[in-house]
Amino acid sequence: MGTRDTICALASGAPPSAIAVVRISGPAVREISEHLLASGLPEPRRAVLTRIRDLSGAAVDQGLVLFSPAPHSYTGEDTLELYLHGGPAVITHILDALTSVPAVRLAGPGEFTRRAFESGKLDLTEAEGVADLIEAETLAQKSQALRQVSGGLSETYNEWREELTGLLALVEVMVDFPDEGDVGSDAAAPVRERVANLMKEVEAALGDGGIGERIRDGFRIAIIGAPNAGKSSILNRLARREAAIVTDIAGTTRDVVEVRLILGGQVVWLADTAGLRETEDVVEAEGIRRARRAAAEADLRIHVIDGEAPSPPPGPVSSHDIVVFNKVDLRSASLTPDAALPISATTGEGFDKLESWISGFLVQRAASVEAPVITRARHREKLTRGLAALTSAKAALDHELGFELVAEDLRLAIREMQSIVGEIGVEDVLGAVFSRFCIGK
Ligand SMILES: Nc1nc2c(ncn2[C@@H]2O[C@H](COP(=O)(O)OP(=O)(O)OP(=O)(O)O)[C@@H](O)[C@H]2O)c(=O)[nH]1
Ligand SMILES: [Mg+2]
Repeated sequence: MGTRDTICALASGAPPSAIAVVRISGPAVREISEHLLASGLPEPRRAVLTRIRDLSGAAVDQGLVLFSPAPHSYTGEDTLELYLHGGPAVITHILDALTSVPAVRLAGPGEFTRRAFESGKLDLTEAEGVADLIEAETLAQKSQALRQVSGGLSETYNEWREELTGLLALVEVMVDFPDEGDVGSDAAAPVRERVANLMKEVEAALGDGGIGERIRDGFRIAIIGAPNAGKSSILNRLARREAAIVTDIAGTTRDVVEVRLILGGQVVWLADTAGLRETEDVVEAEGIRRARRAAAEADLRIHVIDGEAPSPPPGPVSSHDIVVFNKVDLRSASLTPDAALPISATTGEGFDKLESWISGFLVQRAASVEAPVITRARHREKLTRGLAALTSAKAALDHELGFELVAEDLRLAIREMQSIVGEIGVEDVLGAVFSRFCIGK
C-alpha cells in the first residue's frame, strides 16, 4: 500500500459554499503538510487554524486542518482534511496546488470509500450503505442506509456464513472419517436439521416482499383502466405537472409514462398506461401489452372507472389495489360503485382521500418487514443462489448421496455469502459499486 498514489478531492458540495472540505489521503500526506501548511504537520486528530500556501509559497487561504494518521482514518491511510472558504477560486487554487505535488492526483468517484473497503474499514454492504446514505432522499431511505453503514446487514450475512463454515467443518470430518459414528442417518441428522433451519432463515429474508429494495429504489404504482377513463389526467394531478398527454381521443397514451414522486414518506414511481381494450392497431397493442406488464409488476394498482361510461375494472382487483370512479363532476357521486373512491381529475375532488389512501398503503407496506436484509438486487441474486446451494445440500443429505456432495454445496453457499459482503469480490462487482459514488467520497 506504500506505493499508492495520494488522492485529493473536494468532499463538500458544489461551490460557492460557506465552507469547503478538501480531503487528501495516502502516503504523501505528511510531506504535503510540511510543504503546504504554514504550521507544518498538525498534531493527530486536532483541528489547527493555519495558513495554506501553494508550492511557490503563494497564499491559498487560511482555514482549519485536521490530520488523521493511518490506520485511524476513514480510508485507513494518512488523511488530511482542509476546511476552507468555499469559493470556486479557492477550490481551484488548492486542488492545483495539491496536484502539482508529483505523488498526488485527483480522486475518482468513490475512491476514498474504495480505499476504506480495501483496508478492511468497511465491507461491501457497508460501503453500499455509504452511497445510499449520500443519495437518501426520504427518511426511510436514510434510516435503512444508516443501518447498513453500521453493519446491520453484514451482521446477518456473517452469522449465516459462520453457521455454514461450522457445518462444513462437521461434514468434512464425515468425509474424512466415514466410519466414525456410522455414516448412517444418525450422523447426518443434526447437519440436516441445521441446514433446514438456515434455509428457513434465508427463505424468510428472500420472502420480504422486496421491501428493502422498494425503500431504496422506489415503490411502483400503475394507473390502469379503459381508454379515456382519465388515467393520464389523474397522473398529472398527482404529479402536479402535465407529465402525460391528455386528449379526448380514446387511445391517446401508447407508452408507459412514469413520474417519480414522494408519497407517504416513500419514493414512488407512478406509471400512466395505455387504455385497455381490444385493438387491431399494432402500436396500441404493444402499448397495452406494456400496460399489463406494468400492472403486473406494480406494488399497487389504481383501477380507473370512467364515470362517463362506467364499466367494471378489467382483471382481478386485489387488496393491493384501489378502484377510483373518475369524472364525478359530470355525475352524481351516489352512482359510485361500492368500494370505489369518487374522484375528479378535472376539479381535484377526492384527491386528498386518494393521496392519503396511497400514503397509508405505503406506510403499512414499508413497515411490514422490520429490518430487511436485502436492499439491492445484487444481494437478492447472491442470496437466491446461496439458497439453491443449501437446497441441493439438503437433497444430498435426504437421499444419502454422500458427504462430498454436501460439502461442495456448503462451500458454494459460503462463497455466495462472502461475495455479498465483498470478502471475495470480483473486480467488476467492485467497479460497479464504487463508480456510482460521487467524487470526494
Ligand atoms: N369532466 C371531466 N373530464 C375528465 C376528467 N378526467 C379526464 N377527463 C377528460 O377525459 C378525457 C380523457 O382523459 P385522459 O386523461 O386522456 O384519459 P386516459 O385514460 O389517459 O385515456 P387514454 O390515454 O386514451 O387511455 C380528456 O378529455 C380529459 O379532459 C374528469 O375528472 N372530469
Ligand atoms: Mg392517457
